[in-house]
Amino acid sequence: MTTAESGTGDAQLIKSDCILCVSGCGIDAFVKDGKLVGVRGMAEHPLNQGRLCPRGENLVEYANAPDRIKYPMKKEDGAWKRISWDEALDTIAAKLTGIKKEFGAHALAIFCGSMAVENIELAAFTQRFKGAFGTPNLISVESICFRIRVVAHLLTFGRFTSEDPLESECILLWGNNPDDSRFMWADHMHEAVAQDKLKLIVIDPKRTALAKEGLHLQIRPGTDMALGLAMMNVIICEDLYDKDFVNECTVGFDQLKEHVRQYTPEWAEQVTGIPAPDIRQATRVFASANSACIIPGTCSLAHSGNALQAERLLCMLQAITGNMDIKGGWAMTPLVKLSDLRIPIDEDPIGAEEYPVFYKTWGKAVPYGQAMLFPDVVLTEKPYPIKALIVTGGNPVLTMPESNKVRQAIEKLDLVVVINPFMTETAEMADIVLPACTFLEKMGLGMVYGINAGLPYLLLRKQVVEPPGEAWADWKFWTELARRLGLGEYFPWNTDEEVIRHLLEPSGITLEQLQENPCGIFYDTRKYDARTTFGFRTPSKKVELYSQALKDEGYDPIPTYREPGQSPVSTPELAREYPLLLITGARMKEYTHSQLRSMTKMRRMAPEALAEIHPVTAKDYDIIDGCMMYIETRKGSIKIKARVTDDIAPKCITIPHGWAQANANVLTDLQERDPVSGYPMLKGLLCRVRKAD
Ligand SMILES: Nc1nc2c(c(=O)[nH]1)N[C@H]1C(S)=C(S)[C@@H](COP(=O)(O)OP(=O)(O)OC[C@H]3O[C@@H](n4cnc5c(=O)[nH]c(N)nc54)[C@H](O)[C@@H]3O)O[C@H]1N2
Ligand SMILES: Nc1nc2c(c(=O)[nH]1)N[C@H]1C(S)=C(S)[C@@H](COP(=O)(O)OP(=O)(O)OC[C@H]3O[C@@H](n4cnc5c(=O)[nH]c(N)nc54)[C@H](O)[C@@H]3O)O[C@H]1N2
Ligand code: SF4
Ligand SMILES: [Mo]
Repeated sequence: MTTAESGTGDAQLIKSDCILCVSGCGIDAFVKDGKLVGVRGMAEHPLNQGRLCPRGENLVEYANAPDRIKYPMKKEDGAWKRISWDEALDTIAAKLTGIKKEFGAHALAIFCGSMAVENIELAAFTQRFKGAFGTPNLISVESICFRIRVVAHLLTFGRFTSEDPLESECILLWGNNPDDSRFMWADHMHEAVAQDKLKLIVIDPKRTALAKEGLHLQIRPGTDMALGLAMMNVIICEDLYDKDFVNECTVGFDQLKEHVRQYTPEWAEQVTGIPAPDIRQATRVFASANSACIIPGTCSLAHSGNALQAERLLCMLQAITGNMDIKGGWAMTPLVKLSDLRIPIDEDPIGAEEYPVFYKTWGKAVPYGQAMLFPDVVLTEKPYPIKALIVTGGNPVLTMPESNKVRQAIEKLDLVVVINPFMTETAEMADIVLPACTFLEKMGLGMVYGINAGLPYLLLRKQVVEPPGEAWADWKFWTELARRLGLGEYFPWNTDEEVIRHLLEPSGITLEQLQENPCGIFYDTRKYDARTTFGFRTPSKKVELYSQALKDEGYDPIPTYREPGQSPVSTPELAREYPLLLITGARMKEYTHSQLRSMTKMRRMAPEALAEIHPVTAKDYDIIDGCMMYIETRKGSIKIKARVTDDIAPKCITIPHGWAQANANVLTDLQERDPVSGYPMLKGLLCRVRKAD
């Protein structure tokens, strides 16, 4: 990949990381006269090893973007008016005090976007403020992304394990397209396949670049559980499971064996559209490899309508083939221990009652409510009115399902505050917007998370440039707001450095140590011996193939095939009107969700949203490559340019999200949720298309 170093001359080099997405790649930033003038991938960083994606390569434009929010502003007669931080904070504090008095603390909701995943300080401070103020209603992208995988792992193994793909003999890429979402893993897989070191199986309705290099199972969206159960059937019927592991380390194998008898590959062929011989062949390759690793998309299965059970099924496939706690399988990465800023409160958030499995695992609660309930709670005022919303690190008007309803709910609120470096569609709806620093303008802690990449590695994210105008770090906003609400005792910090020192306290790692090691440190090693040293921390101390905990909550103890809430099979009437299947949210390497649309270089590379459609399907609707078409669901309609390609399965359409003009979430449906977790169905929705004039 090219780098953006030209003209860096005598610039100062600062080693840091990029968190424009969750990967957290190391960067060498070149700064001259206070400006970022060049950037390249940090060669010493264990994840990206000197490489960057197009967004990372374009950080100079991002850092110098002219369209930043530079000052606090309030909306007056529909126009933005600059105000001081004092006025902004006093206004917010006065309003929140009134709302709390009249409606209770729970009438304030805080929405935390994906930035909370990459940005530990942002997440920690929203959680602290939530507790100090006394509202249970922190809601976040964890209701839509990744969290449910953690729950599935905890229920099955009693701990979280992540993929260890570099040493795998066989990788099952399950609804995962790393060429667009995580380039470093894609690079590894292309290389390993070319060198004949890797057997690759790709399960995807789209023939992705990697699918072309491996065994491709082109699945009907939303039917992954049928495939998984048929694979389980083959593994058990053909004696391909790891008997020692199953005998020593699991409970419920006999029930599982009995249960999956019904799910033959021939049955799964009818459901998934994948030929039975291909299911058998892929299963044999997977189950007989010395090391095999399922790498699911971060949330493709979680968006399939059966989030929790689908993720659990993958855990079980990984376990019964003996690919736990081994090199090239799934293994444990010890997390660095950071200070816990949460302040416990007694009240449960919205969604805790409806989705107890999402909210609590083995008695331990997450600090979030289920965000998918938020619009309805606001609109119906049940179970109680919510009157105010603070949004940080996200753009829910574009990124949460059913945008029209999200908008309606936000319009109904008495106070909406958005803190963001940029003016987003959500910020446009606010009463007050506040200028946030980007990650380049404050200090932070960089980690490589357990999402497809558990490296026990920590790096000091250094401040690279000064913030523009009056932009603040998020911790400072929460601290100053808390002080105005009389909650200052909970927020004693005054500088970035104090915050980082405090966060690091329990880790045994000091700020000085990180400063002396600008390329980061490994604080531990991956644990391939966790089975013997750590065990499985479920009540049975074993891998729970049969989950009594799920049974007790009224859910299937062993994953059972259920069609998604909306599908040609479960809702044939609706399918007559909407005969095609819509996948929303395909990642584009030029953008992160709704971000970066104002970057000229990204816009040149990918100027607009494209809907991929198969030539045979396109012909049925008189659609040709490059023409505009409407995609319609029960919830709405968008106009989008067609890209005709036989890479996508017939009768499927795949579109990216995050585009204001062709907003995928106008089409999605908050009513379609996983019954166990409340995760929304964003893949496999019923839709129809027609040519636009
Ligand atoms: N460039 C870029 N990278 C990103 C992000 C970004 O916005 N931009 N976002 C980051 C975040 S937060 C996330 S969650 C990850 C997501 O990253 P990925 O998990 O890779 O996500 P997707 O691109 O949504 O989906 C991957 C594949 O799943 C397939 N798929 C869709 N529906 C189904 C289905 O029902 N079954 C199966 N088996 N496959 C299906 C799609 O065709 C696609 O090829 O990306 C991260 N990386
Ligand atoms: N239809 C459909 N919708 C989806 C998905 C899908 O697959 N299909 N995927 C979902 C997934 S997996 C995810 S994770 C979500 C992501 O949803 P969001 O998190 O809402 O997405 P972003 O557009 O990345 O919003 C992040 C915002 O944080 C701002 N920001 C950046 N740095 C900072 C900072 O330091 N402080 C503050 N305060 N703000 C900052 C950015 O400018 C940006 O506006 O989208 C979800 N939406
Ligand atoms: S993949 Fe790209 S955007 Fe994401 S952290 Fe790495 S360089 Fe930044
Ligand atoms: Mo995500």
